[in-house]
Amino acid sequence: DSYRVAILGATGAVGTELLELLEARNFPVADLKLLASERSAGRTMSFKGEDLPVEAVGDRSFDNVDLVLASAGGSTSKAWAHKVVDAGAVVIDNSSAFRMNPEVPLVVPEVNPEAAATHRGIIANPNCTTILMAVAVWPLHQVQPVQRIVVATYQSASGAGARAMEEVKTHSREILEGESPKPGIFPYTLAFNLFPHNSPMTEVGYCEEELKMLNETRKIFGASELRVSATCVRVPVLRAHSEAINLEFEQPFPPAKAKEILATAPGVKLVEDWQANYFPMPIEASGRDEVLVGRIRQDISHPCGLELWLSGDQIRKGAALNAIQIAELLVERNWLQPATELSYK
Ligand code: A2P
Ligand code: 11C
Repeated sequence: DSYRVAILGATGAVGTELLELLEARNFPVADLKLLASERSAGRTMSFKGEDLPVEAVGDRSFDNVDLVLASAGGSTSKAWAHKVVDAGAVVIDNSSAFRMNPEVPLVVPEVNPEAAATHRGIIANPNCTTILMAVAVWPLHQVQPVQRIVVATYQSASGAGARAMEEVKTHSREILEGESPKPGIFPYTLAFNLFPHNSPMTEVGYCEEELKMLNETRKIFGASELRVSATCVRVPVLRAHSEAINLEFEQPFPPAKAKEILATAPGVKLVEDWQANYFPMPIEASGRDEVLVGRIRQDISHPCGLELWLSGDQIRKGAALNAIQIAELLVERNWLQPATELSYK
């Protein structure tokens, strides 16, 4: 079987990667439609050696489509997802629009593939920092449930889109030439700088990105009591996020055991050479599928604490790759059926 696929947000950082991964992973594509805003109508993008036109999304865009991979932001997803479902297609949505809806599965294939079976036309792809953390922590959580996570993130520009990546490059050049860059996409200059994550602040003193790490991890793990405190920081890195993760268990979790588990965990590559002080780095995680995990050590401040460090490609496993893996899962398990009940409308 092969499927009629549309990418909504095809021209963006994630959309471009979706296109590349569909080709590289040989997803069974019968027909491919590239959708973006009116700004991009008339552009072409290459797929399997063919130049395909980019179309402005419109009311008829989802006719004769089986699967939509959406990465055009929350408001675009909110505007179009139900129309996709009405047209009889399934949407894998990379935005935060539907993630916490109890009727929408939130899926990391290495963690909770079964959740995808319950979809009613919309499946949500989690936030990038959440996906990377989930891939690394889940295998440990299976052996001994984690009680509390304290995490600090070092997030790349790519999380804010292709234009934000360009802004970091331009601002870096301007600073090196002695000019003062003007903030554009980001509220402050990221080049040669860092700042707490630019998502909206909430009344509890955590920004939305930080609360996503709490709420989404609980939902993906099916662990409603899990405590997560995140501090999310934007750093001048192009496309890979890093995270310093402290895990607290009920009993001590020996680091040697954690390493043994993570050495064979799906989607993880253990990277550590203690002599060389060599651990996961965003530059090495960029363009790779696996989440690089290392620097696994006993928490010196708590007998039941374990520390780990990771870097993972934000655009790949943090977004496009996870979405394609969900699509592959739907195909393999025969779960790519149109919605039957649309009770979440
Ligand atoms: P466009 O390039 O036409 O603006 P990124 O996350 O890298 O910024 O990419 C966002 C993606 O979402 C782009 O493909 C962008 O298209 C698309 N997009 C943004 N707003 C809309 C919209 N209102 N309707 C359709 N696509 C949109
Ligand atoms: C970032 N994680 O790095 C964000 C971007 O909920 O999908 C994606 C926000 C989201 O800025």
